Amino acid sequence: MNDVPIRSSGNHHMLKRGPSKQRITEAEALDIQYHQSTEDSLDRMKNAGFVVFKNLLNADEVSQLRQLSDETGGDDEAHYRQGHYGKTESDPDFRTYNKHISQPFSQHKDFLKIVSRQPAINVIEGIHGYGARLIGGSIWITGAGRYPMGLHIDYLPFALPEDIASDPRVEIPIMISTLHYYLDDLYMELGPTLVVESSHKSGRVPDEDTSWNGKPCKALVCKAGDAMLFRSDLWHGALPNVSNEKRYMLQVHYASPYIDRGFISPFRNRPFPSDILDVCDDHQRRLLGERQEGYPVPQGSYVLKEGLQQFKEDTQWHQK
Ligand SMILES: O=C(O)CCC(=O)C(=O)O
Repeated sequence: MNDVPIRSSGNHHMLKRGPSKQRITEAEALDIQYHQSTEDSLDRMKNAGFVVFKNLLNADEVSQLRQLSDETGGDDEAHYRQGHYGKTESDPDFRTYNKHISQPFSQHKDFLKIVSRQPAINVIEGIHGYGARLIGGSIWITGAGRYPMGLHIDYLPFALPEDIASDPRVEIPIMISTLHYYLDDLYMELGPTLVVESSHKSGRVPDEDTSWNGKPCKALVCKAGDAMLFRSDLWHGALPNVSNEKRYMLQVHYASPYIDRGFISPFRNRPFPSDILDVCDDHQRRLLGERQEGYPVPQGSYVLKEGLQQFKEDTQWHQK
């Protein structure tokens, strides 16, 4: 049994701690098993903690979204930071490009096209319940010299002793998940994302760990257009960018509706240009928090999975 407190003192709902100081600079490539069916992927989200989708974007979409990412965020010079992995301060190039723009969905209508992509959205709605919400996201371009990103979690709903968290009878709901769209063919030097399979079952945040329960962290070396969905309590990070290229990624964050506080919702008076909202389809509007006739007020728990299934069959959810 570990000695992690059930609740942190400062925040009663969430345990979030910055990335581990342990810098991981190399890892083996993950043996990717791509999404096959919703049921299988729901199972993987429960057990492995992540699932990878092949070609969620086609090549044209990848290049268009790369271009849009380049065009968003103003002056490029503003996105350089001091520091360059593997260089010393005396080096004249001791700086790194890091463009991280949050909430791109209200910046251009084409970013919204990626939030309701099948088959990923079926899995997302399967884990968060009907009424799953879009709660944020980002454009993230990481340049040469990006430092390794230590293993961390994004959101840990409950810290638990490891023997309880990993007991198969215990199923911690997935409150928040993230879909990473990769806009490059990833290779080791470009700094792929790292994941530790099943590490959400540790019940805690990673400390100096590089593995959990005999499973080492692995690098997601996938292709442009592929995407990974992972639960927020999975240990993840990234290798350093030791190439000469920039790495392009889009992040989309989803949550169960009872977690969402209308973070980005135009239906909760968050700023959102009306011309972008006007081109959203009904599904995207629901993800943004609109209540629509014929859809129940979401209860938002995966505990309702059976209910959700019945509801989807009754309403032909995705055909609507
Ligand atoms: O850059 C990556 O691949 C990892 C990003 C990440 O870990 C995060 O945003 O929490």
